[in-house]
Amino acid sequence: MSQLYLVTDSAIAQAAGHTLAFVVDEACRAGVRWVQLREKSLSTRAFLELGMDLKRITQAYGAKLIINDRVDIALAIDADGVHVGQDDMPYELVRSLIGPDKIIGLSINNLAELEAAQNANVDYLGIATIFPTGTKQDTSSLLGIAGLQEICSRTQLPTFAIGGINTRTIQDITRTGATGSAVVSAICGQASPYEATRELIRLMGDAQSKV
Ligand code: TZP
Ligand code: MG
Repeated sequence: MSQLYLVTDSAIAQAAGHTLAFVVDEACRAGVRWVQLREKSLSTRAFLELGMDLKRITQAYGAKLIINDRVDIALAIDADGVHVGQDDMPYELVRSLIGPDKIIGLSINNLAELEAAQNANVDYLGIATIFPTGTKQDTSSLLGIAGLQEICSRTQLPTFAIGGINTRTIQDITRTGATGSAVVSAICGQASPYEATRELIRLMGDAQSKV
């Protein structure tokens, strides 16, 4: 079953009239089981408090909570894991800090980065960026469906696609055989995060049953 991964952005949630805790609760209630706390402009204290809130919510639903970049926060709240990009703390160091049982996600943007990650001690790959997105400014060149397909065909690691995935594009992602889709605005920025999540999950299920 293809999986839906919610990546947070409290500014986008706020612009849609929601707190992040509400968005995460609604998304989990609708079936999301992967949540990544990704906040680029919060103070450490605010990040920590949000992390504690989200830990309580995700735990209640049996969903995993992954922390973007901040190994210290992941350790402090006993999160399920850490997600790092190519310019963040090297995954070997993250592993030595968080231990063998926690989850590490690593973002890759192209085939060269995939090759370097093939024997890495990580648990999944984030594949970025698939489609144009207004959510992240510094995106590398776009992979599109063909690029995603090529990456998925060359790795045994679980793969979560990210970038511009929404109700119009999620079925194409599902058909590539990627493990799942990660979204920000398609949940955080919607009037009803619950209904938006239900619809994304329904579309993924439909695409999959036609493979
Ligand atoms: N990494 C690559 S694109 C992106 C991240 C975090 C943002 C994706 O946001 P959206 O709103 O799902 O397009
Ligand atoms: Mg990062």
